Amino acid sequence: MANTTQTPEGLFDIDGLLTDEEREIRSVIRKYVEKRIKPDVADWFEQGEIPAKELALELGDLGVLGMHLEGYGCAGVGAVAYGLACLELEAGDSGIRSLVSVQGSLAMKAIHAFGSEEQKQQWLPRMATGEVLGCFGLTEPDFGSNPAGMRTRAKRDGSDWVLDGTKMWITNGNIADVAVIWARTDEGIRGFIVPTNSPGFQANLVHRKLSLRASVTSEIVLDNVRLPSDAVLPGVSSLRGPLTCLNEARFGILFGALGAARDSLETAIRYGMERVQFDHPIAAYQLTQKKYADMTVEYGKGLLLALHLGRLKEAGTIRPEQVSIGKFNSVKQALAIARECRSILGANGVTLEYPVMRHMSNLESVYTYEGTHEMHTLVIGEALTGIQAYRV
Ligand code: TGC
Ligand code: FAD
Repeated sequence: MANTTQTPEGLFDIDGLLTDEEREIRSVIRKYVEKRIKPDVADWFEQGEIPAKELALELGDLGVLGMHLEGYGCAGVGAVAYGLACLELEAGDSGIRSLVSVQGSLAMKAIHAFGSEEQKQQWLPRMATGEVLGCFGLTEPDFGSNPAGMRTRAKRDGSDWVLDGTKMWITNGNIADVAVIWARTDEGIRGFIVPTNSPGFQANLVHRKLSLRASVTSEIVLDNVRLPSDAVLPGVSSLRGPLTCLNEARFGILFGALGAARDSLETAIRYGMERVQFDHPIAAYQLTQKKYADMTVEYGKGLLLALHLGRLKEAGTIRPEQVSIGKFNSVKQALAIARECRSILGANGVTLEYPVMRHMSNLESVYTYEGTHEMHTLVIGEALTGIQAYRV
């Protein structure tokens, strides 16, 4: 047996493609995840409960909430550094990366991109520290992949706005202090900053999830919620608003999902080196090594694609369909890797003693949210043909 082993990342010499700052950020988040998330996350997952408020403050201290945004207490780091942070967080659990995505790339991004100066000053600094938690309400019970059909409505009443409708599957809905809600108005689709203690705002926990259990998911009911005129985001009045935020969050996912893949792969390699059957470690058998090789090559290719997309984003040239390519590839491959790793762990793989099946089950949600795998397939198809197959 060779006396040296390499990690999947080492095999691809990924470090040589990163700056000192990117490696440093990755290392800080990796240590946090090892110390704070990994020891407890299986229990949070099992119980379906997560100390989200506490974690938000810690993640704020670490500087990851809105870390890719400029000003207002945000670090303004590059896209690759942000992506690597998502990857490390998702190596802990997709639910932790979700917490950060929803706060930074959805709720904060909406205010940062489309809010007034007063709205930015009022909300962003406290969201960056984790003192104020946000959620993002786009999806509705009858409008998931097609948010353009939304029924939630905001009407003017004098200088006030009045909101009515239901949002579904909203991450952090029950624990958020503020919700960014997208609603139909006479002027198009607009975003509203809704304090969750507003009369008529109600969040109902989604129970019995089999995926993303270390994350709060809610239905939000808006019943005659009255808001002042300055609750509306002035910068956008079409679906371009939420879709712009989704581009940011999808970018985090195209790195993040690879974290779940890496953790699964490292676990399966460690396990295979120790688990003896027929007098040899199962890692010594060629069938197992083929699995390791196939998965590592896909993981490395995914990471190289993510880095390429990150550099395009830093150059300001990335297009939405390129983000779709990244989300499409990373989540598909991560899910396949987690499933294959589960097989290497045998029966042990179906328990929470190991992270692999937890990652696998989380990735089912990741496959569906932020645009389903099928929708990203069709966005890529549209880019190639000019035909919107999702409307045919
Ligand atoms: P369409 O008519 O093409 O465009 C409407 C307006 O939006 C603009 N636009 C975009 N802007 C920014 N980024 C993009 N990717 C954009 N795509 C389109 C477009 O220019 C237009 O602007 P304007 O100003 O001219 O009006 O829109 P459509 O209705 O045909 O969209 C089709 C499609 C498939 C792209 C869209 O419906 C879609 O992406 N569907 C998927 C829905 C989705 O991803 N939902 C996610 C909800 S949030 C979530 O899941 C959070 S999970 C929690 C976590 O992250 O942890
Ligand atoms: P549907 O749109 O009903 O799709 C069902 C199936 O039909 C899918 O396979 C889909 O790909 C396919 N399909 C739909 N239309 C077409 C078509 N034209 N052509 C081919 N196939 C099609 N939303 C938020 O707004 N905020 C959040 O914070 C949030 N958090 C979430 C957290 C979790 C854990 C989950 C699971 C979801 C979350 N979502 C959130 C919602 C998520 O974005 C939606 O579930 C997703 O957009 C898909 O919508 P849907 O579930 O209604 O499925």
